[in-house]
Amino acid sequence: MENRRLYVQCRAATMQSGAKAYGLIEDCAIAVSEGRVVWTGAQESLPAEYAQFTQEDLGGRLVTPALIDCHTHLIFSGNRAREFEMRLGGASYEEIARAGGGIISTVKATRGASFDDLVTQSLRRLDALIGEGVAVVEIKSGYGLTIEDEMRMLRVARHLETLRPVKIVTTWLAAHAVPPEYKGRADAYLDEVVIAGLKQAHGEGLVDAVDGFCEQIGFSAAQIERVFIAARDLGLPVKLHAEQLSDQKGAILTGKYQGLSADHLEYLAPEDVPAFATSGVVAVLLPGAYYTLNETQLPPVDALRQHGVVMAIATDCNPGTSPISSILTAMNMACTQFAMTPEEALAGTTRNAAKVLGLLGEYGVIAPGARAELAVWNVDYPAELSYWMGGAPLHHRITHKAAL
Ligand code: DI6
Ligand code: FE
Repeated sequence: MENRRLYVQCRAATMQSGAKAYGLIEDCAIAVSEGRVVWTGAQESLPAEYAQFTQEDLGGRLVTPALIDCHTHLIFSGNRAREFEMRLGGASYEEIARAGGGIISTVKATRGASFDDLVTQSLRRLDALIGEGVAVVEIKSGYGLTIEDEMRMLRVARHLETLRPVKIVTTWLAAHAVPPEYKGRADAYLDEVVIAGLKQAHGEGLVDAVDGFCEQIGFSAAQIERVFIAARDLGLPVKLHAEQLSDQKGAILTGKYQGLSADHLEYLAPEDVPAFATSGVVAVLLPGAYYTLNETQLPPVDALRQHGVVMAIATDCNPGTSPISSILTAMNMACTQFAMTPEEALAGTTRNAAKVLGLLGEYGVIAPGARAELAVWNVDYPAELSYWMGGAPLHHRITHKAAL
């Protein structure tokens, strides 16, 4: 039967919870039925009932769960290469933002682009991720900043899912910046656009989670809390850009609302880590932004690790601070810059990234019950995924999305 497959002749990094050494299974077989893994283990112990499934030989290759990019802003128009030049000339990200550049310059370009144009530009970035084994991508709004333009971004996001075999998870990030027409009236912007628009977008089924930019050049913790309350009233989970450029206590606030994740965290105070750890919020680390901004303040990775905080890694793909459409590059940077282990980096783009998106057990592991979304690699050892830069190591992706 076509919807029953048995993948054989592979080494699988199953990334199962609690497993050591990538949960590696040598001479592995993976049985799939109706788009889900039903059995995995050493091929020699395959139960007879799966031996009849249509076999596919993976040639001894390494297999991992398909990768997950749990934090992107990949829908936007244009680019900010000019600002890149300005920063190299000595201007800071905040100075450029205050002078009307930064996020607002991408807002202008994105408002001015047609729906089809946004699809075309974003699809290139999505295809780059897919070409590195990614099967699930979170995409935020945040470059529209009117109700209609924010909703349009999320409609583009939903549309992308119909064009490629990927799962797209959407996030309402209208609280990304105050647009020029609301200058000096941030609270009115929150009421009239961020919160009013959230209700509307949620009513149209466009929103899976709610995010904000808690920063001196974004919104205060008190303002973000208003957005979180609106999300809670609608039954939507929250997450936050927290402590990227300064310590606003955003990570702790996210814990108070049982958020999915607090993202960036360079300026998270080590003394706040124990309280943050008890909240169960995942730390999403974004080394691409750290790298692009030439940041020197490292996130407190050691303390996060010691307190058992679950850590994920993502590209933060955006035109300002992380012009990176490569999840493997983000993994490499997590190791070289944040001293994470290659196993933490892979967990950060599989099992732990699934947790950030509320998809724990569904994606990001090779285990019975999980969706059979897999990546087959031209490498032997899982650490190679974080080690090589470039070189297109993906052999192919296995997707059963159509079966679901
Ligand atoms: N933090 C970031 O790194 C991006 N957004 C945010 O809140 C930057 C977005 C941009 O500069 O366009
Ligand atoms: Fe971001």
